[in-house]
Amino acid sequence: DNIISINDNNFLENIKGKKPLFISVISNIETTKYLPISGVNRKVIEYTPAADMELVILGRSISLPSPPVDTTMCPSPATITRANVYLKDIPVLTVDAGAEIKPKIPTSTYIPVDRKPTGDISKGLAMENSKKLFETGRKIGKKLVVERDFQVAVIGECVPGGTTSALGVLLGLGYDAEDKVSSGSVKNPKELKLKVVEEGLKRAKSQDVFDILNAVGDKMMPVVAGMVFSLVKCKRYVILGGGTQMASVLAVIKEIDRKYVKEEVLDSGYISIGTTEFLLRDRNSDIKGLIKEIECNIPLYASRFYYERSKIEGLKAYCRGAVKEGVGAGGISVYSYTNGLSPDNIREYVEKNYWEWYKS
Ligand code: AAM
Repeated sequence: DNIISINDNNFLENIKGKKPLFISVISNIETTKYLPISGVNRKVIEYTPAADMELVILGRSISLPSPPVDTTMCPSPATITRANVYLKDIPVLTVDAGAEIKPKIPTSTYIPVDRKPTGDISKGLAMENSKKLFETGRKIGKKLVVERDFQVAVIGECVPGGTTSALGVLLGLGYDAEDKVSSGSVKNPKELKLKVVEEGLKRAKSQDVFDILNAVGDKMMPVVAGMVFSLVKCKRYVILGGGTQMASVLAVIKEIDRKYVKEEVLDSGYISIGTTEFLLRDRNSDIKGLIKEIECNIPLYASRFYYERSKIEGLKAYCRGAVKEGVGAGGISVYSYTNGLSPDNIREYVEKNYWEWYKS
């Protein structure tokens, strides 16, 4: 089958034939400028959120000569997301929670939330406003329900360095996450990432979820958490498109719900995680273990791509653990496969456009 399901609760049946909206929440993290914590190529890291969203929305990157690449020059997962939104005609919104470079996309597809990137997580200075960002996320969720016609929201992220902030937040919330959080690179730089977040966590003001986010989180997390609360309240299905970064968002949602909101949102049946087979198979992380530890009854779906059949080296490299996931690639594919698209459609679209995208 094209979708691997774990903890299935009929979610996929429920989203069949339902109208989608893809929302990507983007941010940069200061720490990535001087420490090699990210799998994204250092030369393009500041431009990656902007260039990924340009590719998804316009079909080409403008802020960079070619779409982003990882440290080994493999193509951005935004290529997969682009294939989905193009082939299934899925509307796209970008929520800017601190992209260093602003994406050159139509204003109708752009929601500015925070001009300033996420700060330095190694100093415990990720942000000061996580509570406010959570409230902003809630407002955006409510507004979308009023203004847009959709029943399924696929929420993705583009946050280079985001697996490190995910690790920090999970550790800060008391999870045994040390060996469970993934990376955009084949060889997860675990020791460095752990050192960074342990330093940062020392400066957290308290164990409160918002203080942990303020210290070592990234600005995508509270915004997505806020959106999820209001979308579910309005009975929209939500696919959190991503791997262990979205698992950390689940942990944040759970803690905010327990301590503040008390809506038992994770038991609603309206939320799932959608990722890729590459992430699920990653030997250097354990998303299943994480979800189990978070103790939420959320189904996990992983989309398959059959990239081993590709003639393009950069795509085959995904099967060896390069890139793996990002920009909602896995989650949006879960939606599309449930609604008629095939992995071959995606691979053929990416292959057809690959040489044009990456000619320079
Ligand atoms: C997003 N665009 C990417 C990419 N991602 N382009 C190339 N490679 C990626 N891996 P890390 O913590 O190692 O930086 O991984 C998280 C990032 O990788 C996120 O931006 C995610 O969307 C993905």
